[in-house]
Amino acid sequence: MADDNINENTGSAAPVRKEPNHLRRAIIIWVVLSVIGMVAVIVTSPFVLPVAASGLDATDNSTMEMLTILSVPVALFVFVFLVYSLIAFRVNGRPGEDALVLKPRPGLQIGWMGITGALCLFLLIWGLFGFYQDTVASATNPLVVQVTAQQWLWTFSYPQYGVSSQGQVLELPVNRPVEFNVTSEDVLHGFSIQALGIRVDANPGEVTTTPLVTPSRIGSYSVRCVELCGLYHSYMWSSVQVVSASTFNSWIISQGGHP
Ligand SMILES: [Cu+2]
Repeated sequence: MADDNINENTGSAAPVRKEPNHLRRAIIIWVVLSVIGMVAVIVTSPFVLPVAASGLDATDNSTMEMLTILSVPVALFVFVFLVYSLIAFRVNGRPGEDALVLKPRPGLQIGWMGITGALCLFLLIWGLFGFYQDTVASATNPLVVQVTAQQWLWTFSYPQYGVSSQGQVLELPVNRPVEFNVTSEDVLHGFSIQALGIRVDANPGEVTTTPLVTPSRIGSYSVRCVELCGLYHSYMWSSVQVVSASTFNSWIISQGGHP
């Protein structure tokens, strides 16, 4: 053991530089940064994520938040170990010294694969649970809205009330489930109301029915086309007014409908 510390040129004992426990150091840095990062995501996400105006969109937001929280330690694991290795195991700055020989650590590899695998499985179950909640929703008397896209405007009609509002706003009563039947007159468009968590293709010659969505907040939100559909695609937007049931009924009457 003592022979290892003898300087080959002088034959005298050289000061032994004690190698720190790199793995422990890197893990401590990773854990500390991960905790800071995850707390930062939890604290800032209410300000960053758009306002949810339906349960469907609240599910989207919580899924987005959970994905971001879990991706923080995964991303930091890669970055911290990369940067740590670049600094700690540099040979350039220490002439005459060989780089450390890295020993394989099967435990570390198995642990890494196990943890990331478990995270993926958790997210899959989380996603399936949210998807199940969204698709099994049912209601006895949902509001049906026919959505027709054409270059470059939206037409919303209410077959239950005999009302059509071409190129106008979409009016929805709060707390009543809505089902959108979406189609297109010409090319492929995309019907999206981000605040309600609705996003579906508008296919020509085909009607796509969205899962039931219940607007939960009175307010004004936007409808956008999210599929490039021609020259004025970027102008193809409208707005949704989520109003009280009585305001909705008055609006139906003002449009010549029968509530
Ligand atoms: Cu478009």
